[in-house]
Amino acid sequence: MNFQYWNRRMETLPRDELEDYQLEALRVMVERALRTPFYSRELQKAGITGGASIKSLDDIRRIPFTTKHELREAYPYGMLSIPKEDIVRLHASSGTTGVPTTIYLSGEDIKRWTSFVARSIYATGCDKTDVFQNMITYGLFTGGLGFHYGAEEVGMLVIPSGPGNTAKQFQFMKDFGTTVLHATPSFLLHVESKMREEGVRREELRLKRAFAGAEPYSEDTRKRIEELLAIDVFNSYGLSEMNGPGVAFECQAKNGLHIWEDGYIAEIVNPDTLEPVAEGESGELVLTILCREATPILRYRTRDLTSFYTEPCSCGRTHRRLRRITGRSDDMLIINGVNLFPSQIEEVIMAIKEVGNNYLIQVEKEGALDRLTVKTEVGPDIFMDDARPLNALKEKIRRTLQATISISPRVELHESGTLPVSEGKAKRVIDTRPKD
Ligand code: ADP
Ligand code: K
Ligand code: ZN
Repeated sequence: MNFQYWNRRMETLPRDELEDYQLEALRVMVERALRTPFYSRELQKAGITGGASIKSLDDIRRIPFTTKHELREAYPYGMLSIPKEDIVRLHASSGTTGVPTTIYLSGEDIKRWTSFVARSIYATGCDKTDVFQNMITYGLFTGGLGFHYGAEEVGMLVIPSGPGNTAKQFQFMKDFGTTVLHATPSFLLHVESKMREEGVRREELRLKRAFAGAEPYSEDTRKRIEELLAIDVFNSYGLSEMNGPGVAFECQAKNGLHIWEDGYIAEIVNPDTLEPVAEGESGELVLTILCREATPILRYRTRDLTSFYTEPCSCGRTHRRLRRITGRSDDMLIINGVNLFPSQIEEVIMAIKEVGNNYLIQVEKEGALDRLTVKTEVGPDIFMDDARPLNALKEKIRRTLQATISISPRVELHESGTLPVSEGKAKRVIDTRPKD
């Protein structure tokens, strides 16, 4: 494969030089953080009085963790380290798990962020000849503008379509010869269903690639999108606290997400003990941003569960790779005492080819017990008025889930295109159990 690099020197920097760079950048970040009301308090408590307090990269462990809760408490300006008049933009997280949090960017911050997104996009094999349809939400959410700027930097023609209105999306794809899409994986699946419904033929389009992120998805979901749309799908990971997209991205090897270590320091810790996990083991990703002056955030507990690959990537980049995020430590469901991540259910059902492109997980109380219902759409070749194959499919889904997650769910089948679709992150879990 012909690998291409946006910034060859930084992307292939030898590990020791990369780590020297990180140490220098971390010291600068500590200085910046000490200028914020929040960290001046927290770092002083930990005995960190300046960048010089950090003698080695291991000293990062002297810095206390930062949580989402603390970011909310520091709202609006507790994390700001530059004069207000030097901020040129703000973004907020989409609030999947509660009240949004805000981050601020200076003009330089936007340039740096843009270069990481451009690097990510270029690493997938795109260049200025591509036409990029950005089908993700614009606005406070970082995915829209973040990708928009990065793709322009690469020189692609950017169609800022946003999500929604698939008829219009298809029109754009045809009229402008779109080659690259960006959306949530659930929206890409929705687009594919709509394509069939509206009789758009794949051959009329020039699609080659898609970037899919903002929510967890399984390898089978990736394969399904790739096969249905006949494109390559690249996993894109980011979060607003760390700017947004451009934190970690798959290269042409499509085998794990390179985390850009000249922009971020990544640690993986056991979410209970907060101690680092052994090499290659799974745990919670903790990130420190090195590439932003306005809102320095140190050792942020992302809640996202992942692990590092231990072997280097065939592309020659020295930045480590993360495995697909399997979920958040806080989206674990406990069903009659059994711990379960929604991603485990997705992994099972998306591997069954008769299952359609959308699904929902419902949990409710039934007497003293928890009751799990899995609702899935059926594929286009299955007719809803033919009971025998439907019952067989239901039984197949139930049995496979029982065998993998040790819970026997109720299974409901729905006609293709009838389960709710959200334009942003998919809401897959409806949990109506009373909270105590
Ligand atoms: P929030 O969802 O907390 O409102 P963001 O909009 O910044 O905030 O979303 C960031 C979160 O989205 C990440 O912490 C992660 O949980 C999820 N996410 C983003 N990209 C991916 C991905 N490629 N795979 C899995 N999860 C992802
Ligand atoms: K162009
Ligand atoms: Zn690679």
